[in-house]
Amino acid sequence: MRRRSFFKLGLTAAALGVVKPGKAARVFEGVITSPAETMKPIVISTWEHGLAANDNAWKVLKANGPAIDAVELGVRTTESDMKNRSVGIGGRPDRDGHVTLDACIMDEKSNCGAVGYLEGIKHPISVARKIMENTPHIMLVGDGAKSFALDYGFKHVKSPIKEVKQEWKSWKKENKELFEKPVINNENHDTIGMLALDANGNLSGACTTSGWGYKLPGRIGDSPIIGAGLFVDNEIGAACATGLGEAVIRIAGSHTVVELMRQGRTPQQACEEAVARIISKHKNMEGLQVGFLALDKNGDYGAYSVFNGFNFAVKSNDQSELIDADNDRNW
Ligand code: SD4
Repeated sequence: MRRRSFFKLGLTAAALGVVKPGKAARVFEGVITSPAETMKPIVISTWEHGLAANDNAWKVLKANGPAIDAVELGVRTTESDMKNRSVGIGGRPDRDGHVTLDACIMDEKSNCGAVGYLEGIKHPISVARKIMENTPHIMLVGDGAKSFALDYGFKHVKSPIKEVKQEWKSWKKENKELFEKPVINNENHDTIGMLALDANGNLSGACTTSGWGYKLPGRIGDSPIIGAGLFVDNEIGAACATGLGEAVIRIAGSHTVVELMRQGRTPQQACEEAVARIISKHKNMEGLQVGFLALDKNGDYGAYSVFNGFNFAVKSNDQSELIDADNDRNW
């Protein structure tokens, strides 16, 4: 998907036999140019909070900074937002009242870092980046991740915050039957996944979440798993996921989207096919929301979700908006 007006112009040009729709060349202010000239830098991210996150990422991108810095700075915006109940310290806890955070980051050289089940650290995405840059490992979880973060100067912060603790206490009272078997619902979908293409044509991505609200203790979702919640291949494109992590992991979601782009699908087609694959693997689709977001090397992007309600934010030189993703079915 790209801005509708772009698409229309592209189709007109295609009808004239000038370019193929959905392919590399674009029409910009009436002139056919290479996408490199028109669509980079660009940053896209999941959900409405992506608008504020993109604004911060854009500060890096418009100064010709690297995509990896842009995505880290961008998603830190959401991690800092104490009103967000699905990302960072302000997020919902697990069944037992612990806010456990998952995040990962990946750059244009396929360097990556991830943290899972991290408690009491405000910016898990920056811990993930430190793991990427300062260790031979990719993923640290739980207490090990926490002590690594403290060693690297991250400060302990208290969680859950007061309002969230109150909500969790009421949830516990009202949902005794769900205690062993958590359900996912629309409210719990707010993970931020961000993909950026910088002025030098390099791609990076970041994904950060407090995970599925009231999850079983110890549960890690797709968001910190490279290939599931996020994947970047600088030759092809990048993808990220939001929604029910278990369903995303089952099809190695973000990696699948990137591989489909490698096989020639547009970002939009790749997201649609990954959603179709999820649907084909699940008999019961009740409440099973998943959304994918993809960005290719040319700055073309796409998004698709199982159910309606998924939206994403886009920022580039000529665009700053929230877009409703297309979806397979309605709630
Ligand atoms: C998870 N995928 O932990 C995350 C939740 C999410 O938007 O994306 N919410 O399963």
